[in-house]
Amino acid sequence: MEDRHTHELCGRSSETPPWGREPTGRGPWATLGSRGERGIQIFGNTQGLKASQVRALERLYRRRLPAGRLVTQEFARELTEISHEIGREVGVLVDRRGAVTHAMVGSPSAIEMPEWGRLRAGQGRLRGLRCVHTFLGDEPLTHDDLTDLAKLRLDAMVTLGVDATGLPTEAHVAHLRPAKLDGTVVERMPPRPPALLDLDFSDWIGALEDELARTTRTRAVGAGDRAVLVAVSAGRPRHETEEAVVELRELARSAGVEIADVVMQVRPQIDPRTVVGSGRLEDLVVCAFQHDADLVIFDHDLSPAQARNIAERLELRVIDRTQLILDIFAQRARSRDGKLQVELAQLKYRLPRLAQRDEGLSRLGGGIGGRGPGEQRLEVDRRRVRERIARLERELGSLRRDREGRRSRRKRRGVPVLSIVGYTNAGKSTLLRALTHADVHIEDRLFATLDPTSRRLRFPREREVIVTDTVGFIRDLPEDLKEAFRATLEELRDADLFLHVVDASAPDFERRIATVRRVLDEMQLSDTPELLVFNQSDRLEAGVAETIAARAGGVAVSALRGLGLRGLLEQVEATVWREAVSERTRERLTSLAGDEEAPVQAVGGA
Ligand SMILES: Nc1nc2c(ncn2[C@@H]2O[C@H](COP(=O)(O)OP(=O)(O)OP(=O)(O)O)[C@@H](O)[C@H]2O)c(=O)[nH]1
Ligand SMILES: [Mg+2]
Repeated sequence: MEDRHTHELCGRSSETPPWGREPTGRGPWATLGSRGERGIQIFGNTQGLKASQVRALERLYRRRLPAGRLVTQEFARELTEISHEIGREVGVLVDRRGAVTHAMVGSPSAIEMPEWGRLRAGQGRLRGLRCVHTFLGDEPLTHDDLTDLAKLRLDAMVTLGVDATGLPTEAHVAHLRPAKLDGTVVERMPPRPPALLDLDFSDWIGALEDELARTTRTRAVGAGDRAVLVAVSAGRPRHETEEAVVELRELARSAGVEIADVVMQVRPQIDPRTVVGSGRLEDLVVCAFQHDADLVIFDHDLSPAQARNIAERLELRVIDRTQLILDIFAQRARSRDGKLQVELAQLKYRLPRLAQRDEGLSRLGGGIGGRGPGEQRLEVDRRRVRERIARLERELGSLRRDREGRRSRRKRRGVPVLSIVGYTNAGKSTLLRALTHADVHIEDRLFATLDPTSRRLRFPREREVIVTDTVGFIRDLPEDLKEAFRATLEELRDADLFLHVVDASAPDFERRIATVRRVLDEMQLSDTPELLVFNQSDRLEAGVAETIAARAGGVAVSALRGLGLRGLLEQVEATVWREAVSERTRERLTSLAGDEEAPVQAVGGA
């Protein structure tokens, strides 16, 4: 297909380069460069060059490579001679037709690519451009060369050694290929003098693109995002970071994100600008390419500035754990109350990020009270967001008053309340179903339940309680969400007893218990008595859950299999009615009456 163009007139391709006409600074010289009389731009550090040297660089745009050749001796020689004369690295970008689309000049030891803007090549595709540049240092293919190759999805990176007389020595070629089992993504060819590079470029690049496209197609159609997960130890012990990674995986899976790879970095502190440090960020570029990922998720909460720095360097979408949790909540919210609360939390999360971008623009604008169109838009956006926040808060306020009304009616009826609390995915809803046969949503996902559900549970002797299932807890619950869900968790204030459900099969169940207790403590609810329910006993060897439970003064159950429920109900009965948990409860015992509350499911005697 490219062959159609080979008979076109030689010279500069008339297409606008994909990175736009006004490249701006990626490196120290990228903003410099010169534009000669004929409007031809040389990118990079042209300062101090003689006019004749600039003209020689400009002439590079008139060179053309035959379509079948990666590079020729003649072409290489032209580059090495100029490079030798000016003592700086010189390079070009060449398209599939063999036309030079870009000429750039660097320093004696490095060369910078022009700014590419945010335009990315298609998934699994190459950009259709190769870079050919000289190197004057000792390293034929630097880390930067390989990063640029991956980040810009170049067809190939070709570097040319220069001898003492300015002639090319050997050409070093690196190119991308689909990730192999050993994880390598960059392939190097053995170095050869350019004259001996007898590769048929058209055939070679066609085959490579086919191979890339094939491996890309194996991706499930309609699947969600593919993400690379990133966790930094930041001084935490290794096992804690590993547990955080396990949880981040679970969160990603719960959000419907496909996990392409997980990167764990051990460093004493996070890098204030980029979290992982700039070297690691470059590795991430290669990693994302290798796995064809379109999203990077950080376990660490990112400040608006960090998120922007990282996204700019990676040219990928970047989110943090908080945003991931917010997204999951947004997917799950069913009730009006829940939806409003999630939207409120999302807007509160977004607002400072809008503000941040605005600041950046103000700095760029720089003028005297001058406002660019972008700034005005952001101003409007921010005002809208603030207005929406105010409206949501009003609506939620009135919903809260309704809820309070319902709660006080229930209180007057004096039915004891058991609230099921616990870490997310512990089996709280499964327990509610096992106890009351309630038809509730149960799923092996984090935050399957968002909206509280209450069901009535009848004991022998005309006794009954209300059992409430609520949203699960998680470590480091994002502040915005804590705030938003305080209303939902308000119900917990009415509880006479917490059934604290623990997944006894989780290796870090003790830490999870502590997390749940901390959240309850923050809500000043640590006075409410708690019964630890060690669930999922069927996933452990016989007797293990019972031993754990006995040691902690709780009960072992399998909500799924219906094991241990009798023991649990006996404990509940003893706590609620005999041990007189609270004065309030004792008072209520005198006035147990049936009423019209939501579907009632009685459970046979305990
Ligand atoms: N093997 C086993 N699996 C269980 C048990 N209890 C719950 N599960 C499973 O654990 C997963 C989570 O159960 P849920 O009841 O949705 O957990 P939850 O605590 O309500 O979770 P969230 O609402 O997401 O916070 C589901 O796949 C259940 O089938 C149990 O006793 N044994
Ligand atoms: Mg649930």
